[in-house]
Amino acid sequence: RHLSALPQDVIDAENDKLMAAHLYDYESLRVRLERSDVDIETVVRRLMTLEVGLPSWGMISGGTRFARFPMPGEPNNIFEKIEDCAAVHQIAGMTPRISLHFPWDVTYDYTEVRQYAEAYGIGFDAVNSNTFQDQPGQTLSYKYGSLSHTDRATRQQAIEHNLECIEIGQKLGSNALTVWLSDGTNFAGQAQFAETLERYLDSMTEIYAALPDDWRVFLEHKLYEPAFYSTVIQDWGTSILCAQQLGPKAQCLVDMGHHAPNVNIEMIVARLAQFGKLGGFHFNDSKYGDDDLDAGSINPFQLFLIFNELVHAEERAAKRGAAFDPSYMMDQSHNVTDPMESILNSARAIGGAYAKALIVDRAAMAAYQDANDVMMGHNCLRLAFETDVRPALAEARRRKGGAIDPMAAFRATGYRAEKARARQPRRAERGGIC
Ligand code: AOS
Ligand code: ZN
Ligand code: ZN
Ligand code: ZN
Repeated sequence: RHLSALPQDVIDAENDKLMAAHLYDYESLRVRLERSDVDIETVVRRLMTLEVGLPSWGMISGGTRFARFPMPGEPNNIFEKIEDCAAVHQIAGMTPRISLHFPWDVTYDYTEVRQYAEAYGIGFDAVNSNTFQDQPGQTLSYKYGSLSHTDRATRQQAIEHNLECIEIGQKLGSNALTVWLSDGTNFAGQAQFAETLERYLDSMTEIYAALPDDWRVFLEHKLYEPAFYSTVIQDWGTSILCAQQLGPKAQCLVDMGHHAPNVNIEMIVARLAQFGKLGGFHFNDSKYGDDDLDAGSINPFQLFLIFNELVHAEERAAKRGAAFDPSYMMDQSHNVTDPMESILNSARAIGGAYAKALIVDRAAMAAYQDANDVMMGHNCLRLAFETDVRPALAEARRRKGGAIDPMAAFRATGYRAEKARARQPRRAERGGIC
């Protein structure tokens, strides 16, 4: 038994109100899926295995380079972030881990943090290093780069920070390090592409060597920002080349907002999976760039197509007896919504995309593809995408003690209002974009 962040009786009472309607909807979906030979129980069971890590930095109101508008009752420290994470997990049933970020989450006693999280049944996802800003008292500046800096001592400082992240991660029971590198240039002629990448690889080789046996390192690419002319790890091509050179523990991480407009992200997913280099995701959504909007809020079809590739890759791996377990995390910035509500909605979108991918008639699709029946092949995806899978998702949540209607249950608990009374307000500050 774990501590509950939310009163379970309130969630149960909300579920009681919706139960009759839920059973009716569930039965209709069961019958509908049965007609296409899909067993709803199998879908629900697989949905119950879906796990997505939450970003510690996404538990507070985000911001832009212009402003941040904090909300009353948001968490002030790592403990309060864990508590919010536990509350979300209690309702959604699919967010059992928090992904910490250093030095933002630096604290004095990681054993205490771990015990606190364990009491709530929360674990630790990949730890994230930060060499994209200077910290107070830092000896050498990252203004011109970190792991790829021209100066050896600055590179060393950035390496040591990553090594420290691994050490902290071990104390917490995490098993991966995510390295997003902001290094790059704003001007042609500012640096040499080849030598810069060489220096990055040398630095990463040292970090890689410090990884415990059961750890992975995720290389997170991003085409631009904060560097606007060139970025060292700018795309999945550079990312997979580096991951291949570093070794089997190095894999690529796909943040959905880190691509040029109109790039076929699901195809990148397929490519990385085919070569065993798909490490994980930062789920979010975007309209223009690295917008970090809620997953599924702009382009839910894209999210579905990504999960379609993931399910396919999982089946391909199973045929070869190979492991396939990309690490799913959210990386969102909640500027105008309650972060917990945004995360609940995002979890619903991610779970929904997975459910829809699970009901695709893959045998029929393969036959249509072989026969070059374009329209019918396409419709295998379209029909799955157009299916309302919410009852299956609600059932998966309910069986884990979560809510049939996440938003209604969360609001019924009055959690945020209660925290607004209990927690110290944060001061308004300039927000970073991340
Ligand atoms: C930055 O754009 C990336 O998405 C990173 O994942 C970053 O480390 C994270 O947003 C926290 O700053
Ligand atoms: Zn990210
Ligand atoms: Zn971001
Ligand atoms: Zn990003």
